[in-house]
Amino acid sequence: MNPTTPSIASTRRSFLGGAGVIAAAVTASSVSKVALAAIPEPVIQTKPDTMPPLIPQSGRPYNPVVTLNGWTLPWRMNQGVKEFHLVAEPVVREMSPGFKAHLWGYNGQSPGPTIEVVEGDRVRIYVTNKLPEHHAVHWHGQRLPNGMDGVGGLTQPTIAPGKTFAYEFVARRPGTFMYHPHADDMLQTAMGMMGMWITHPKNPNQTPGYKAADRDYCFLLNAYDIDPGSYTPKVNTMLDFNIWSWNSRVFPAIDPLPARLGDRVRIRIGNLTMTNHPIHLHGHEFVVAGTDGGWVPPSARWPEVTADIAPGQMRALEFEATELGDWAFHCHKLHHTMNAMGHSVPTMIGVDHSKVVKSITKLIPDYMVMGERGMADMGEMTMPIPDNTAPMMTGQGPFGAAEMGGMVSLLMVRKDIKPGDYSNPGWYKHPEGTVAYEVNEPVADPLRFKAESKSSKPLIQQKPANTEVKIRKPQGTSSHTGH
Ligand SMILES: [Cu+2]
Repeated sequence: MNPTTPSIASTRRSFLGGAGVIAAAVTASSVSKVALAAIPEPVIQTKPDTMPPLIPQSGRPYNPVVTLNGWTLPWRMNQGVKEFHLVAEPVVREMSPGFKAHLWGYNGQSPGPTIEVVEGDRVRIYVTNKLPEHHAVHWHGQRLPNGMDGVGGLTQPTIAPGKTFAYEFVARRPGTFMYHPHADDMLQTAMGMMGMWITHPKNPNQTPGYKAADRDYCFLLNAYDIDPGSYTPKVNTMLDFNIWSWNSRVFPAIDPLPARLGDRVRIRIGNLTMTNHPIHLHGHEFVVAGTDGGWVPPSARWPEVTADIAPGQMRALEFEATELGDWAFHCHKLHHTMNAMGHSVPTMIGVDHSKVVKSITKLIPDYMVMGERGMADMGEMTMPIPDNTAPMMTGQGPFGAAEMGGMVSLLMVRKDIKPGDYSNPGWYKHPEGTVAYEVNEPVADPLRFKAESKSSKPLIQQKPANTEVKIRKPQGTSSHTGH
């Protein structure tokens, strides 16, 4: 084995030290230890932080992606084969500070680590099942031998608890892929088992539709049904999920997407929820440059600001970050930009319930009624919520409460971000005179169209001079028969 090959064991240290130091961290002893092992030692990561891009130290070079609140799984080269080791296991995922979910995932996390390879790579993935039930991993979107497709019962026997299987195939097609269970699929996906797979092009300049990006982000859309105060998702929920997340994180705990002014940005998104998500970006237009099927020819793209992503789909959005500021980036199903909420709460807008509240608070001192003027009060107040959940509307911006949760992040475009710097640059400082402002002028009574009775004059009373309006009256209904 090549002594410069990154050691799986040593990469733990490199996570602490930052990107690009994997090879430097290899010691002779760790290499020889791994070289002896038939199966690479699994790398486990338990923190929910966005890890810096994993610069490849072996195999073909490529421009690595950055996984939002996630990481890329290190590999080892073994006689020309790229070897990864996934461990399917119960995990604890911090979905936001103070809110921990008991999920199933891979290598310490839900989602599991991103797998990055290069077109043409021969890949061997060891999958060890540490779940209490059987498992199989499907490599969603890949061209591969049928027996490597990972559909339990159909293309392979399932992996029993405690067992390890190997999948082996050549990554034939560049693009954005996912992996997820295909054994007890619904339950295991509802529990958080999923990950991204990126196959980088072998010849970036000769790959139709592909253009290198300065920043290449990726994440999965996922959803859970976790009752406030509980830890484990309800696995039989079909559509009425209450936690809408990106990579099992909810706003404001989803890391932002910083970009340097002028950067070419790519955002790869995969949807493993049970519904579609119209993903909307403020301040910029993008094109869908890649789909499940690969890179879209430039002539077949169109500009848009919202891309709908259906269950099972992958989309790669691309644009140039030409506008400075903090731009909201979110799902446009607005109940997906909220955290757990009581759907059965009646609408109270316009209802004066002050007298009722007085009587109830005599019995229940903490009782609070919401929504008389809308729900905006909820974003401002820090009302007591049950243990282990996320406030429905939360997040503080530089001007006050952001009143959002769930599937929201920020594209933060700045002049002075260094290439390779993915840290939060802090709130945008708006130039003088470029922020919406309060007007302290008296407001005149608005002119309104009035609802008129039948006997009064028609709504539009004036016709332009020299224009004769001719009205053709219907000639009776008989002429319409036969249409
Ligand atoms: Cu959505």
